[in-house]
Amino acid sequence: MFSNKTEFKEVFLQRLEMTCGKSFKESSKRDRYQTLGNMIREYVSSNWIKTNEKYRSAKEKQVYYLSIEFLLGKLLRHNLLNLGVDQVVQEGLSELGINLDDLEEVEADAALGNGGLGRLAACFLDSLACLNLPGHGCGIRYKHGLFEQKIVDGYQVELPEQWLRNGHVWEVRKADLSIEVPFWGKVETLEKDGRLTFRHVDAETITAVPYDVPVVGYNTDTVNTLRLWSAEPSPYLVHKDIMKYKRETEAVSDFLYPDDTHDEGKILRLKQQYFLVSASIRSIIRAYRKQFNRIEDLHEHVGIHINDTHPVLAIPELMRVLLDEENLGWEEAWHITTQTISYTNHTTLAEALEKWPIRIFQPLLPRIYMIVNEINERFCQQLWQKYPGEWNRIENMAIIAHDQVKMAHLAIVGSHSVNGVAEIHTEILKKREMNSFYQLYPEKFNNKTNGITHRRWLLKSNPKLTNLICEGIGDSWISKPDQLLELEGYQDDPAFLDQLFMVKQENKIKLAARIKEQTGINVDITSIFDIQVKRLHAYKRQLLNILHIMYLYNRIKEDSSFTMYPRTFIFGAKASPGYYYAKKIIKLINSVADKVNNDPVVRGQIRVVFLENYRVSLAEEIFPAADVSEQISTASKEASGTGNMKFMMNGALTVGTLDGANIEIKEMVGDDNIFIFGLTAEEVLDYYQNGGYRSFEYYHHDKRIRTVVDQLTNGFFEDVEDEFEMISDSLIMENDQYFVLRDFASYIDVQKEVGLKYKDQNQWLKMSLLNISRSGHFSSDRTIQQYADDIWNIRPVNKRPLTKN
Ligand code: Z15
Repeated sequence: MFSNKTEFKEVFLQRLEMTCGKSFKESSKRDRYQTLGNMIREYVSSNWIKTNEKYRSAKEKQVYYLSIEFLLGKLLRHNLLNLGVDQVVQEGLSELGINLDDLEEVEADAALGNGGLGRLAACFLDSLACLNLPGHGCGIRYKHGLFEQKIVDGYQVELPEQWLRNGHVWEVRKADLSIEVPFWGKVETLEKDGRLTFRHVDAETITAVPYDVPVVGYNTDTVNTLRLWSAEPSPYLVHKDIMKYKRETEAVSDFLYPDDTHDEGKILRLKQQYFLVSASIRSIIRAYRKQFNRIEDLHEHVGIHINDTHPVLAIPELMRVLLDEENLGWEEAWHITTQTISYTNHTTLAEALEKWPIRIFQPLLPRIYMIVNEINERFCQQLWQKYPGEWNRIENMAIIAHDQVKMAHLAIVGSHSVNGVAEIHTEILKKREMNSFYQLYPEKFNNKTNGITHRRWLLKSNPKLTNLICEGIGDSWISKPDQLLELEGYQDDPAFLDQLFMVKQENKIKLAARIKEQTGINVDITSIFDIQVKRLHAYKRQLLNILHIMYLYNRIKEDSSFTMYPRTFIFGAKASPGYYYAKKIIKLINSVADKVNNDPVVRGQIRVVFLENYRVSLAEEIFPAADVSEQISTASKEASGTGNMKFMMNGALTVGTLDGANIEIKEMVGDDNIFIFGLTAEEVLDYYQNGGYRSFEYYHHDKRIRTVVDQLTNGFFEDVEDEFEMISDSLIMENDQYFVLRDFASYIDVQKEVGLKYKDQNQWLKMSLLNISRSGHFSSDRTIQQYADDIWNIRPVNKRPLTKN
């Protein structure tokens, strides 16, 4: 299509006029963005086809990563970089008077996810392609991604997200590959040749139409596929109320459920889950059937990974296909299914564990329910053999109990691998939350500590740091991120550290400009940028952070001689629309921000900024500018965290609890290069088990705590009466379930230490450099290699001579 700048310009101009029907001069930014995007997608299409052909002819095992969320963000710049044409395109455009950054602004984030889990899926797709691994994504093409957040008078307001308004240049609709997904109706049992067969009749079907998005690897010809399913009315269905049917059908892929880690139990959500699973499994089997004739070997050629329990119906759906369509017997179907499926658990929070009431499940999915029931009965029989008389144990482990289907139990029983997402998380699964399953199937449990793609979170988002690193150690770290370790040679090189300082400074200037533009607040770029960005949740303890800021405010006000290194506290967080408490915390952050930023006595030393609508593209501006990374969850609650890794990779130092992957970050960088505080997971779990925590005592005995907690309700925030009573109650009346007050003193101490350490610029820069150099371990390339080796048993296809069939 183009192989140099001149050709690029020619093709670009020609296509711009052809597709937009406008002259170059008349064309808008959007015209130009869309022309470029379409051009790049077509540019990859021959490699896309070749990759699929190669996978087929090599008869290579392929993995399908099923996820209800893929939080991709923008794709233009990411694809240009991975294709290695970023430079040519940027220069070519520039000669036409077009700024590539301006075009990128036009692109909407693909926000088909809430937070960590969805972003992890996106990072995994990138690493799979970059490692030349045959791995594809299957998800839902939500018409509306995660809501847009506006802050009005300090309150969160949600607006529907509209990423498809101007079309999506990266997708290809493949209507001919559509699949009919049945709901409702009933199951007919027939006897055929002395065997019972089952038929799902009177079903209402929905057409699943695939939209394929190419997943381009870095510096390789591999192009994998992300297949997103869209729900449309079936052309085959006769319905008595056609408008109602159309509405209800389209609702299935209309919007993403905006609750992070909270099970809502809504029927539409179950429809979404089965819609994703049935369309994906059947398109996988269809492709397999074209290539192979022995269904018995499925698990040798296909791996299906379920990202949390949301796609767990893949297990009974695959069973259904094998039993009802392929006519296998139960035992054989079960063997194939369990050998094909693997499962990642992302949380131990009880409120996030999915359970579906039978009264919702059975009528919607009658045949699937029958199969789940059979799986449960066989499983309980097996338990009975192994643990005769242990009714309690069996009741607790059953897949169906108390009129509910327990999705995590189904996932463990129906897969050959169960993994946690950080060492401590996997240990908690094994020793506590899923201990009885671990006793039964110790061989299934394993850990895969999360990772992030350094290509997006360093190469793309932080070009200045990338350049500096390349000047220092060359560019082979881009394909082998562990080689970032070589940066340690510069620890005592003042010139290099100076440049590192400059890079951070420039990134802070950019973020400061964004802050000014969005909030009108002037921030001091020489102050410490102390940042907490993540979904809002009680266990993540944004409350601890903001109460600490109130403490600093009080400290400055009461003692005119008190000084601290100036700090800018930056927050970004969306609250689930129905999560009332989380919304109160957002309001509190904004109220504190008003108070602090308008007080001439304190604003020289502290500033508070809440950046609205935190999302992937904003995150890419935030991480490069951070000095301090807030990872302050109640120990044992954050399964892994991945923001912690993004901060580290961009040279921020972590203030954190011994939770999730913070522990592994600490092990990588050593105690001197991280700021750890607070209770350990053991201590937290011990409190939960044995009691003994009285939050009131911490309130009563620590004046610093008493003052800030009282300020929540004593009129300190003039504007609103009773606004924060709920927060105060959670801390005192409800005995502070997340140990905010318990960890408060130790948080104050560690934050004070941060301020002191920052003063020694040289020391700080050394610590920062060390964090960057040790961050290669947290590349998702490492994580994906471990999944490929230990769980999926897949190999890079390009790297081996192709076998003839
Ligand atoms: C989600 O984003 C996570 C867990 C969940 O159970 C759901 Cl429903 C959504 C997060 C974890 O909270 C976080 O600790 C982890 O890093 C991330 O998944 C990816 O594993």
